[in-house]
Amino acid sequence: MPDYHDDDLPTTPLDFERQPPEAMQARADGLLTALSRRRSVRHFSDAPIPLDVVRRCIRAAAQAPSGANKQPWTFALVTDPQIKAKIRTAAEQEERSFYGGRAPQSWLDDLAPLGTDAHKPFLELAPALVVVFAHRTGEDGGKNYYVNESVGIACGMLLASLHLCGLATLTHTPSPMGFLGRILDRPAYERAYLLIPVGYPADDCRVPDISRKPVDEVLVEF
Ligand code: IYR
Repeated sequence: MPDYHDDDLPTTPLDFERQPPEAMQARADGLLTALSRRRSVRHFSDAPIPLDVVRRCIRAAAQAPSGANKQPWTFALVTDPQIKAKIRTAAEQEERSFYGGRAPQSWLDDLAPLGTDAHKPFLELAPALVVVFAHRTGEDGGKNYYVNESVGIACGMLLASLHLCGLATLTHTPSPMGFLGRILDRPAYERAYLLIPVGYPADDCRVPDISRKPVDEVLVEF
């Protein structure tokens, strides 16, 4: 054993394969092309999707790193039309108050390019909703660490996985989201974190004509 290993700590050899730099470059290029094509979709088809793909993507997302490996997340996969309808009704109620006065004008101005409003038909149309819950504490009240960071990473992995598997998603955050815990009967230590409609885009789906920052605005090297 090399001397950086603590003999008393259970360990397992790392499963890791070095790849030739050309293969790494090609993989990075492919990911950039593929991930550049991911867009938040608000016009969903109601066509059924292979739910096992979603379940597998959730398993992939749940491989995310987390503070002290506490894995402080629950992914609720909702396909029941009655539950989706309840979620839509409750979300639209929150959104009406958001758009109808709760949001400051500056926030509404920032949202104008997205063309969003309080109308959320996708919550019923999309064949699946994944509601991600963050665990404020453990089930036994024990401490969790870096919960927002951990759950955010898992959500990023989920969005990337679903996209790479050919499914469209939206990151939807009706605020406040307390109704999700109540509708889905989650325990008090779970806090709704993100609502992700999943499906195929509608045939005539259009998305806002917006773009991402160029690399020189997001990357600094030292
Ligand atoms: N939750 C609202 C408003 C909204 C807020 C942000 I920040 C967005 O990037 C998009 C929408 C809604 O979903 O309409």
